[in-house]
Amino acid sequence: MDPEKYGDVDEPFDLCNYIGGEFVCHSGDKWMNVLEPATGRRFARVPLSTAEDVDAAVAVAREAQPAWGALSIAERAGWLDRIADALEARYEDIASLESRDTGKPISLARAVDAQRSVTNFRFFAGLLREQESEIFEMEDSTNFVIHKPVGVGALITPWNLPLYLLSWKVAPAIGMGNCVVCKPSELTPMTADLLMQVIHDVGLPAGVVNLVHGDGGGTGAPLVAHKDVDLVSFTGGTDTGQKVAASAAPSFKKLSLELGGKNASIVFSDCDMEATVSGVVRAGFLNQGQVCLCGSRVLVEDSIYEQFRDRFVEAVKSMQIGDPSDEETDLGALISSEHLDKVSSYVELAKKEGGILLTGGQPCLTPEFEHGNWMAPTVIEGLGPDSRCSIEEIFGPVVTLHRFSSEEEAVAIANNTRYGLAGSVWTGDLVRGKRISESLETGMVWVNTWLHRDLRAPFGGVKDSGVGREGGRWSLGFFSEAMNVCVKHD
Ligand code: TXE
Repeated sequence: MDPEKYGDVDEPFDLCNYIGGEFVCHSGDKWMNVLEPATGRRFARVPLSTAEDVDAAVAVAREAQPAWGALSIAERAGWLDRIADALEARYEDIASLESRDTGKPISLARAVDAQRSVTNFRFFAGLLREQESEIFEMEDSTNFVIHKPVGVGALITPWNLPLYLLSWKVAPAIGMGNCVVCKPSELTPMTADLLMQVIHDVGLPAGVVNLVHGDGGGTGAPLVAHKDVDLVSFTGGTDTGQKVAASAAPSFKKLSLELGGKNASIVFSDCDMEATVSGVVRAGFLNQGQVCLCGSRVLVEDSIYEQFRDRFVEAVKSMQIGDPSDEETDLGALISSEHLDKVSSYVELAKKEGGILLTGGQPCLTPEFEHGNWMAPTVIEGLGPDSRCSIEEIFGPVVTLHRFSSEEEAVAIANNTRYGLAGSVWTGDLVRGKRISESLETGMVWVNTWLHRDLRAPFGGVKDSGVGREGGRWSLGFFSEAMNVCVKHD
């Protein structure tokens, strides 16, 4: 944390946009308070930028793009490495800001958010350098595949993994020669501001990366609809994704949507019980269950249901919830009071739907954090596979348990949702693990692990979980236009 820069709670720090290599005030006079989820206290104000600010950012991105796109891959990879080095030097700042801004435990902010943000830049720098030219020979001709920049990209990110997800988009986008306008979540703008400081400090050419703060309707919507934006990479809720897709469609913008999930963890009787309990708890409750990949439905084979349930509930009860800045904390606060209300309403709904609360449910308040957004990790059993709590995305620390008696039944329950992002299978039989994985209607499945990411692998979902893939060469493909040049031989 940089106390001078971000001030204290009584004197909130006012954030600025970053446009054309300068930190600039927004054109309107509207602001939103940035609240600490753990305490409800205000510690910064985020500008609610207008369409005019969006116009300014898109214009400088457009202006900067030809020169940036003309640099060699090696030169752009060099810039990504310089950003990675500078971010790494602010590792502790990233972790503490992210923990304070999102309410997540500091240990998680270090191990996941800070670490991955640095790695994303470094990884894409390496991948760019490894790119090999694609050439297809014909009898009388040679086809050269050329990857050109798309142009100006709008990068819109949510509140659950703020810098992690922003860096996942910025690095490949600028690496492929695009210039970008970032629109981070208005709920968690702090580390996006830090990234702009880093980008400024390393001297990245002006206009390559720009940022406009603001909410969805006033800032995000005009950015997506902007006539000079060529591509949109969006991570957020499925309902917002529908609006983004509708707005981008008339001008045929390139579009990547990473949306919600309702993922199943499928537990077979031949699993390694200890490793499975701890893996499934982690999948259910990491970041207070606010990760689109979280396994919020746990399907357990009949013969071990009671044994697994008891050990699972015991492990959930032993998680330490509280002060996000405490190294020992496992679970922090939910992002906002509105989100807490939404998650709590699902717990009430579960009771009406016949669910039995095994643990959690009540917001657990401590005097120090009484104005924060707290909820104890919650486990519910007895819900039918068609109940709303079993098929809708709750996006909080709420896991439902279900029984199954055959592979077919497990797959049918897992697929019984509009979402299709991820899943995990826990079994001693790896052939079965692979077989079940292939039957799941999702973009990603883990066997005997969860959120184990190789950044070269594709990331994305099917059904209402999104459109397109990012990750590794899929990101490089999305953030570029492949052009074929066919040359006839003499
Ligand atoms: O996300 P939004 P919210 C899910 C989760 C959560 C729900 C809503 O279920 O309860 O989505 O969360 C910007 N045009 N996920 O409301 O609204 C917005 O400002 C352009 C899953 O916070 O989708 C923010 O920057 N942009 C998700 C970003 O979109 C718009 C993570 C995401 O906000 C816009 C977060 C518009 N019309 C929530 N409206 C995941 N996949 O991990 C909003 N935005």
